Amino acid sequence: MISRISVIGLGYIGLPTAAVFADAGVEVIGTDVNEEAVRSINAGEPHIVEPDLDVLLRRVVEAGKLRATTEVEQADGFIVAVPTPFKGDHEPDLKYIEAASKAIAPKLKTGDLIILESTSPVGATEKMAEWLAAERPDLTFPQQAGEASDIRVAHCPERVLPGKILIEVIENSRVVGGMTPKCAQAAVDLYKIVVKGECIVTTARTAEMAKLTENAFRDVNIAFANELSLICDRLDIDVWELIKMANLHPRVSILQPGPGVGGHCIAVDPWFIVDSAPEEAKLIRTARTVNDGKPEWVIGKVTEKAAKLKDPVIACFGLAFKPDVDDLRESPALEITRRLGAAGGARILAVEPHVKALPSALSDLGVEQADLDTALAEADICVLLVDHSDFKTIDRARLDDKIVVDTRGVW
Ligand code: SAJ
Repeated sequence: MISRISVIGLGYIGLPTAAVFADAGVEVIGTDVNEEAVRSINAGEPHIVEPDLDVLLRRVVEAGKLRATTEVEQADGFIVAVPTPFKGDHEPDLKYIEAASKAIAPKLKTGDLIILESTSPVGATEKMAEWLAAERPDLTFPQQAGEASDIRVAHCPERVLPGKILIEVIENSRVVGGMTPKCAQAAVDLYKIVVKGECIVTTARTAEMAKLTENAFRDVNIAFANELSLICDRLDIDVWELIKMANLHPRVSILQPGPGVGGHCIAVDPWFIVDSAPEEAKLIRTARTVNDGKPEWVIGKVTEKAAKLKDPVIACFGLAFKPDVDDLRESPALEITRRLGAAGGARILAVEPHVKALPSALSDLGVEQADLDTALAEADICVLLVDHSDFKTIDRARLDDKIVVDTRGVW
């Protein structure tokens, strides 16, 4: 019986997950190493922007159902939602999972369940179970005792879309990979407290690969759109018109080109596949290269236009990795703006309605934060990097005397 859940890692996934379980009546303890985030959560204020999360968090904190701490506490089920970055050479870095395992281990008791939600390379769940077992020789784990183990271990990758997390965390189907069938069943029982979607049971390794596959699929398809945008530019064809027409075919569904692929998931996860099967993962690797090359191409376009002007003013519209979010992680828009600022020779304005202050990576270079009206008044070159709603609705006449580089097909 699950009456208390511990969520380790209170970021974009962990915090909404913790709040949703708390709202279903479960006692939830969230743990994070970030003391400021813990303080803010306990005050009922999210430290991240996600639609409706503020109202939900306030409700569950006031009801005493969710509490944040910096130290892991005892629970019946532990959900690990920590980052899984890669090292410089694209090798996955599991140090946060290892640290979480070491923090959970002393609190474990017979019957407990640990679920790894972090997107992970194949084999990470087994590795987590090994780290746990090394700390607790007094308990048995699935790799040692199979179905009879004291502790259950499963992988259930998060698959929610930032911006729609509170809906998708409940509605989406879940892939539940158990180290044994009993482990999977225990995880299904936990998720069924809140999840309305189907819970599909498999092995931990298949669940790990399923998540990586979904994001690699999207990356490959975005790479196709990005490559088309380069081809169309060379051939003087409007890529957005082309894609719209091609998509009228009943079996064609091309995604949208952009300034590159950002976020903490799609730009990262395919590398986990490439790292574990480098010989075979040719297409997946190429897609990463195509998408990672797009910012450079955009910078080239802007620089070419700026070179023709005296004292050019360049306004970059959007820094986030996708529309209507504040998340700047792995953002190609941020990278393009930073590199334009670093190149010198132009005044760079950055318009990002979703952040209060520019990151120091930009302000240190002299990039100035501007509101929409100032940027439209002062810029010679307007570079649309993110299709935020605020940018879509501007009066096109205000761009008539501007040089426009539109990476999103909005203007
Ligand atoms: N992008 C394009 N063109 C498109 C679609 C997206 O350039 O047509 C770009 C976006 O601008 C952004 C990047 O791709 O820079 C990724 O955005 P996204 O909306 O495709 O995905 P994420 O990173 O917000 O969330 C993805 C989702 N995975 C899939 O759709 C397969 C989500 O369901 C996952 O839970 C999430 O990754 C994750 O956490 O792994």
